[in-house]
Amino acid sequence: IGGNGPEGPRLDDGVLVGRGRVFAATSNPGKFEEFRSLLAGLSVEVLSLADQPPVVFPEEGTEYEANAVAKARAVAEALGEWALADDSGLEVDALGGAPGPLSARYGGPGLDDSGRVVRLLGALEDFPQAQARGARFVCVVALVGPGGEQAIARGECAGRILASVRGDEGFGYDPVFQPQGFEGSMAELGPEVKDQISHRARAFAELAPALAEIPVASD
Ligand code: ITT
Repeated sequence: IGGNGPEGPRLDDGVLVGRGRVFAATSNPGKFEEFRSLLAGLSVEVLSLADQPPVVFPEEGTEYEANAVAKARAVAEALGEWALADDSGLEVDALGGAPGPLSARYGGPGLDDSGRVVRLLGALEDFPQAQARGARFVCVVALVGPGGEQAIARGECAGRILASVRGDEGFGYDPVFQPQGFEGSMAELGPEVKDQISHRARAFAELAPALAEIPVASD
């Protein structure tokens, strides 16, 4: 204890004070940035897996909750630490709710974010009416502790799919997603607005009490 810099844990009148820490169980840099900004106001430090031994993640299935828990559990068990995972996706009305939990794999393994966006716009070409282009982002976050502790929260953000890409902030489907009540795409609105209204922001707000319970790290 001590010598950890101003934000590290310290003994204050015999009581351990400071910040708990949680590892972000994600390989998606866009998500990681949002984890950090969304949790900036809490007394918990969000760490990446970059300097950790590689973690083997289970194959993802078709349920947000099971996927999120599996990712967090893999990291919590491998590192003996608290871990936070997010499983999310875009549900499009005209596609019967697809791609949903399969959003990261939409269009097959050869595509990147912009390839998947092009593919989505192509699939919606026959659905020009705003109503058919209704959509929502869904996010389920799972917090798993080293002793098997577990908390889960879900958030949604309603909107519609635009006719073409707009803006260059955010990641994934943000350039073609217009949140309800806003004029621009999520990629035009930028991180400050996104962090107020997003599916991830809502899920994290619900998870905040559990995150606040993470004990102060002692090493
Ligand atoms: P990890 O599993 O390593 O966290 P991933 O990108 O594979 O990363 P998911 O399986 O949860 O994560 O896939 C979610 C996909 O849904 C993601 O790749 C995006 O394409 C999309 N998505 C989720 N949240 C989004 C957001 O806030 N903005 C835009 N697209 C988003």
